[in-house]
Parts: sequence; structure tokens; C-alpha cells
Amino acid sequence: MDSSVDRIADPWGGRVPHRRHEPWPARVDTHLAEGVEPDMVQRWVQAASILHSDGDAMDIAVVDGRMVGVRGRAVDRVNRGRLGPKDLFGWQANASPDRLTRPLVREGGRLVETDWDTAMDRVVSRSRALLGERGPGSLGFYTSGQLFLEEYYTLAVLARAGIGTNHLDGNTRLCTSTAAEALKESFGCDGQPGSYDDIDHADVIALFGHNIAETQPVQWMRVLDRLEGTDPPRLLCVDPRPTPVARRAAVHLAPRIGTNVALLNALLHEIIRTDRVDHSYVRAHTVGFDELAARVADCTPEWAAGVCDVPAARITEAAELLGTADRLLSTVLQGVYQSHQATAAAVQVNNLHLIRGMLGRPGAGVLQMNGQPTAQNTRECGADGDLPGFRNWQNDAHVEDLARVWNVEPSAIPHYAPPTHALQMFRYAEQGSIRMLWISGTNPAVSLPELSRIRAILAQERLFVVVQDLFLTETARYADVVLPAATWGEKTGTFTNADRTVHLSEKAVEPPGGARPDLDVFLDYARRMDFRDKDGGPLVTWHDPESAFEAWKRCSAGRPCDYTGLTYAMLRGGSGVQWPVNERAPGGTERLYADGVDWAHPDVCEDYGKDLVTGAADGAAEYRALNPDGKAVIKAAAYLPPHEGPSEEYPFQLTTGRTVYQFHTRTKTGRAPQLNAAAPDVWVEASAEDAARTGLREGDLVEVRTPRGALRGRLRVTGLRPGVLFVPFHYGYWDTPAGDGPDPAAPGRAANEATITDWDPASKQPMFKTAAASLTLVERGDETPSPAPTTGASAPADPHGVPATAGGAAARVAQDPHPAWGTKEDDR
Ligand SMILES: Nc1nc2c(c(=O)[nH]1)N[C@H]1C(S)=C(S)[C@@H](COP(=O)(O)OP(=O)(O)OC[C@H]3O[C@@H](n4cnc5c(=O)[nH]c(N)nc54)[C@H](O)[C@@H]3O)O[C@H]1N2
Ligand SMILES: Nc1nc2c(c(=O)[nH]1)N[C@H]1C(S)=C(S)[C@@H](COP(=O)(O)OP(=O)(O)OC[C@H]3O[C@@H](n4cnc5c(=O)[nH]c(N)nc54)[C@H](O)[C@@H]3O)O[C@H]1N2
Ligand SMILES: [Mo]
Repeated sequence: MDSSVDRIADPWGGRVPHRRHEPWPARVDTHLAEGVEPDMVQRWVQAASILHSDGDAMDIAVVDGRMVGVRGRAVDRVNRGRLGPKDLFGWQANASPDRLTRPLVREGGRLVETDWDTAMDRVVSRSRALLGERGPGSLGFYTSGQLFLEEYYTLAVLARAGIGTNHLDGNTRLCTSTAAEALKESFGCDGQPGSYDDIDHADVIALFGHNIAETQPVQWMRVLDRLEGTDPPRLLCVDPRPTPVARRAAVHLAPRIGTNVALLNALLHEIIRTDRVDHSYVRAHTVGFDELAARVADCTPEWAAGVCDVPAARITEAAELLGTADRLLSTVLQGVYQSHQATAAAVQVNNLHLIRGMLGRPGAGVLQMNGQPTAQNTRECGADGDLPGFRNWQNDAHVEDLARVWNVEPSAIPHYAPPTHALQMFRYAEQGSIRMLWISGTNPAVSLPELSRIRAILAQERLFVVVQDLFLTETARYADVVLPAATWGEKTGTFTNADRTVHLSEKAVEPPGGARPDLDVFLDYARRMDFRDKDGGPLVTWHDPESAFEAWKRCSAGRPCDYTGLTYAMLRGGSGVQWPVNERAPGGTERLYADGVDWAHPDVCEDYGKDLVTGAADGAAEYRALNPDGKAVIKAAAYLPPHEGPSEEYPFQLTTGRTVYQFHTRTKTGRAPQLNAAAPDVWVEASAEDAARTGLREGDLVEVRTPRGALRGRLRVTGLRPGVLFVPFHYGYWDTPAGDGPDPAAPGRAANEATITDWDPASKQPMFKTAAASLTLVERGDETPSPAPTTGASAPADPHGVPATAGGAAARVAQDPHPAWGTKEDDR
């Protein structure tokens, strides 16, 4: 080890210059607990990160049955040994003293400890009673993007074919349902076209509403390394905040919130006007170009400049960059997916690639990103609003095929309507048709919009709430039964990152006390419920992670996400592998759609498409008429103004998001000392212009209010777009002194007190990024700096007097740019 870096002060660590078209050089990052030296480690256990969608491969260091650190895996295609701050420090949360170790049940209004039999009996008897009295539609399952593939698949089988409910969705609805929907709209099917390796080859990288530096820090290291190498790429950044990406961009556009479609239509207009269109690609592989050309004919940069409030000349510059790129890589994330016209905007990025013929070649690709580590599997396995294996619920042949795999009658699989989306499930619970809600691996009392409403729904007497988690979360306080789960490092399973790379993550240590892997809980439930197939055999025929994986392989056979060529043995020791993996592609598949699209044919597509304005689903006949040969669909969309605009009472646009140090509702990162200290409490960002105009200063305690609610935090003045406020959504409600729920006397703290109940019509993803808000002073800061980190997008406009974020000795990480092992291709 020849260097060590404070990776809180410098989240991205040192550079290893990276030349274009060459493999990304390795650098192995290692963090061990204080006092532990590498030669004291007894076992290194293979795993991958579950604190973002990157899939950073790592080994967990074990001493005497305890986790004592992590090190990146140089051999892996995704991260080549590097780890981000959450990867490096987040594992400590596993050993937190407040882990749940026994099930809890509600007795006389309070949660009390009990044994598994008692807890599961309550869940099973309530399930049975509801099935008998009210039918399968009275049960709903709200799961995660953070469990393992084997767990989602089991849950999908038991919910869809066991219970027979249509109400199964994941928090992936809040996260990547727009990614999935945009891929379905353009390519007929989910499935990431691009590869992270495209970063090695692209000459232009365009990031739309994606703060990759803070949210996929390891892929940002890859970009930074390219910027230090020969023939560096030029970056386009579309983001209203001054993110680290914006600071390194050749062109940074900071549009008015909610105007992505207007901007993208102007970029498409310019590319068509200057004829940077790959006409032969368009002719061979797409339908819909003429409609797009007509739709954007009037969308000049001058027009968009008025809508988006960015200079027309900048838009032209951006279009030049995109239009002249030899290999263009685009990424899209929450600044699009959670903003206004989410699917319409994400689809325009696909259109950009289709009309420029930028797909399927090294460096030419689109990444409709995922956010959560295992969101891809929620989608593949049908634990969200899809059927397993990207089957089409409107296509009877697909439902019959799924019924064959499960050995049930097709009628046993609800497909009378699209699977219910998460916000609709909460609506049904509010209205009383859903009477039991089983929440696994998600914390809706912090992460859903309009929290006062969500709390009221969860608190209803008539709703039976089951929460399966590691901790007594804000949501678990409302539960009737709490099931203590084992997590990453304590259980074995596979998961798939945003570029289709499948990793195996192995059990390194025992879970605390009586905590059990989610798979075991679902299997136990299936057994107690005695779910049967059509011949009277057990519906769920597997019993452990590997047998669940084998069952999933059979379900995935012949589908785009084909896992049939993968085994646990293949995933051990080397790098992760990108699906599809089958007889045709035994080593995996780097990029999809090298030669036209494969899954858009009416007989095989996952979806027939939707109206991007109303969300109305097209039928098979309409789709067949539009796209008989199964080409890529170029779908145009007109810009529409956001639903809630600034007013006299609420003059600001409120947007929300993330910092590099915290993950979501902080159940893990809030328990990792280095991470938590770097961003210990909520803050509010406003622009220097707005601060000057309103007389507010760094550190002032301010209140952000919308028609839904309010929250308070200390002000950070940044280079944010004027007129916009930003609040991180990581912080939940303030507890009562007794710790039994939100303190009615305390002010609001969660961003979602203020957000709106509204969603994209096509993807049903909630709009966390667009609301109108007011900003008022509560109390002067008197030189108290805001708790906002100084390293990322929340860097102060004027650093004077603001202490720089640093981690000190406890945050030092060994970085080895010349690891002796695992660097060569043939080591894989
Ligand atoms: N450190 C960290 N990393 C994470 C996570 C985490 O919680 N913490 N979560 C993971 C998950 S699940 C996800 S989904 C991803 C999310 O990753 P990102 O999408 O990168 O993160 P966000 O901060 O939610 O939003 C990105 C940007 O959208 C911009 N934005 C807001 N409104 C608009 C708009 O109207 N137009 C445009 N163009 N931009 C806009 C914001 O300014 C913000 O910088 O991160 C993953 N990685
Ligand atoms: N305002 C605003 N709101 C947002 C967003 C935003 O940008 N702005 N982003 C949205 C997005 S993209 C996302 S992904 C969501 C995230 O929102 P949530 O999913 O609610 O956030 P997490 O904190 O990740 O919750 C995961 C829960 O699962 C538990 N857990 C972790 N591992 C395991 C396991 O192995 N088993 C079980 N059973 N439990 C486990 C954790 O302790 C935690 O309580 O928030 C959404 N909400
Ligand atoms: Mo997410």
C-alpha cells in the first residue's frame, strides 16, 4: 500500500490517468477498522455494494466472526478495485447495537418482543382471514430495491400466484420505474442498452439530471481518470445545481426545474436542423422519425431559452457537442425521472441516440440509470409492477408461459389490469380496500411524498402493517408486526447493477440474534400458507439461495434477462457478468442492440407503449400497426408546463435529492460514524442571489413551506440556480423523547413533509423534484455553519468561514494503484 487518503475529505481519492480505448487501470481501496492490519484478516468474503446501483465489487474482511473492513476487487469489470465512501464505511452499520434481533408484535398499543412463531402466526392468520373475508385484493406487498434476486423472485411467486394479488410493487417505483418505462417505450422492453465500459470509449458524455459524482462515485472516478488521460471526453451536464459534474463540464445547462422536455426537444431540433442524423440507422432500425421531426420543428433554441431560462447560445453549444460526437454516452437519472414529464423526457434521450445511431458500439450507448443496488432485480423478477422475466401482462401467451413455469392456471396470475403501482396501493390502503400491507426493505414514512398523509395511512387501526427491516425505523413504529431481517454480509444471494452486471454476494458473518434472511422469511410464509400449484404440489419448490437462483433461471429462460448460462460457481472468484448469459452468449453480453433492437416485436415485447401525456396503455392491435416489424420506436412528446408553478405565496421551486455521504433514510449511513459526521443533519440550499435578495445568510435557521407541510434546516448558500431551493431527503421526523413516533411538538425535518402527491402518467413515478415553496427566516445563524457538506453540490458559494468537510484519521483509506493481483484480463 503506497498511499492513504481521507476519503471523507476527498470522496473520489487519487487519479490513475486513463487513456481512451484502453481498459481502466485498477486501484484497490481498502478500509479496515482501527487497529486491524491486513495480515490479521482471517477471511476475505466476496460481496458487492448495496448502497447504490453501481455494483462495486468488494471483499468483506472477517476476524473472529466479525466484519472488520472491506477492500475493492481489482478483478471486477465494474470498479476495478475502487470503492466509494459509502462502500468503505457503510458496513459498520451491520454491527450497530440497535439492530432488531427479535420479532415485535403490537400488544395493547405497544410493540413488544416475541418469538418467530408468534409473529409469523399473526401474519398468517391475518392473511387467511382477509383472503376469506375480502379476497386477494385486500393484501398488498411493498418491497424494495435492496433485497436480493432470490428474495424478489420468491416474493413475486407467492404474491402473484400464491395470494393472487395484483398489489405488489417496490420502492423502485420511486426510483427507476421511469428508466424501465422509457426503455419499454423506445425498445419494447426493459434492459439497459449500454455498459459502464462505454465511459472508456466515449468522446462526449452527457449527464441528464444525474449527479454521478455523488451518487455513483466510482463511475465518476472512471470519468475523472479519463479527464486526466490522453484524448479526454467532453462533458455535458444538465442540472440546476452546481454539482461536481457541472464543474467539470464543457457545457453546463442549469434549466428551470421541470423543463427537461423543452430542452431536449430543442437539442433534437438542432440535431435534425444541422442534419447530424444517421439516416441509414433510422431507416433500418426505427419507426416514428417523421413524427419527431414534425414535433420539434418549432422547438428552436430561442424558444427553449424562454421556457428553460438558459441562454439560447448555450443550447446551441450543447447541441453541437451532441451532434458532433463520434461516440456519445448519455446517462439519465432522478433530475429527469422524478421531475415533470419524466418518461417523455427520458424517451427523448433515447431518441437522441436513435437518430444519431449511437447504440451498441463501444462508447456509444445510453444508460437509463438505476439508483438502488438491486432495483434491476425487482423489475426482472416481477416484484414491481411487471410480470417476471419482462413478460407482457397484456399478452395472453406471456401469461400462459409464466403459468407453465409456475405450474398454475393462467387465471391464477392476476392480469386483468396493470399491476398496481405503489402510490395507488397507498391510496387503496387509505380508502380501505387494502387491509394488510407487508413492507420489506423500505422506509415509506420518510421516503414517500406528503408524509403527513402517509403517516395517517399507516396509523389506521383497520390496516394491518407488517414491517421487515434491520432497525426500528420511522415506518416500523407504525407496524403491527416487525420482522427482524438479516442483510448484506449476513446472507448469500445475487443482484444486478445498472449495467446488467450480476454479482454474487456471500454470507460473511452470522446475523445478530434471531434476525433472518428475507428469503427465509418469505419461504417460511409460503410454507405456513401452504401455497400449492395446480397439481397439488408446493408452489415454491426451493429452499435456499442457490435453489431459488436455479428456479429463477428457469423463469428467465428465453427472455431478455436470460440467466440460464449463469451459476453461483461462475460468479465466484472472478468478475461479475452481464446478462443475458446463455448458450448464445456464454460469457455474458456487454451491450444490447448492436444491430437493431431485439425485443420490440409485438409477439415478444414487454409493453405495447403508453400515451406519454395521459398514461393510457396502447393495445396489441395499435402497437402491431405502429411497429409490425419490431423496430425501435421514436416517440415524440410536446412540452407541458409543470403542474405546480411558483406563485406569490410560494415563490420558489423546491427540489430534493442526495449527498455523497448519506444513503436514503440513513438507516445504514447514519450508523457509520465517518459518514454521519460528514452530513449530520438536514439543511436547505438557496442561491447566492436569492440569499442576498432576501437578506438570508449561511447558517440561518430557515423554514421551507409548501401547501403540504413545512420543514426547518440551516441555510447553505451555493451556486444553485436562482429561484430554486434544494433539500436532501435523507432525514426523517424528530422522535418523541420516548422514541415511539414523530414528536408533535417538533418542527418538520423531512423533505417529504413538503413534496406533492403527484406522479408521471406513464411510469407512475412520484415527482419528488418539483414543488412550489416559500422560504422564511426562523432564527439567525450567528456564525453557526450549515451542516451541509462542502465537497459536492452543496459546496458553499463563499467558502470563507465554513469549515471544510473532513473525516480525519478514522476516514483514512489505503489506495493501491499497483495491486499485485487481479489486474490482468486473464486473472478474471
Ligand atoms: N450518496 C448516495 N448515492 C446514492 C443514493 C443515495 O441516497 N446517496 N441513492 C441511490 C439511488 S436509489 C438513486 S435513485 C440515485 C439517484 O442519483 P441522482 O439522480 O444522481 O441523485 P439526486 O440527487 O436525486 O438527483 C440528481 C440531480 O437532479 C437534479 N434535478 C432536480 N430537478 C431537476 C430537473 O427538473 N431537471 C434536471 N435536469 N435536473 C434536475 C438535482 O439538482 C440533482 O443534482 O443515487 C443512488 N446513489
Ligand atoms: N423527496 C425525495 N424523496 C425520495 C427521493 C428523492 O430524491 N427525494 N428518492 C426516492 C428514491 S429514488 C428512493 S430509491 C427511495 C428510497 O427510500 P427507502 O427505500 O424508503 O429508503 P431506505 O433508507 O433505503 O430504506 C430501505 C430500508 O430497508 C432496510 N434494509 C436494508 N437492507 C435490508 C435487508 O437486507 N432486508 C430488509 N428487510 N431490510 C433492509 C433499511 O434498514 C431501510 O429501513 O426514496 C425516494 N424518496
Ligand atoms: Mo432510488
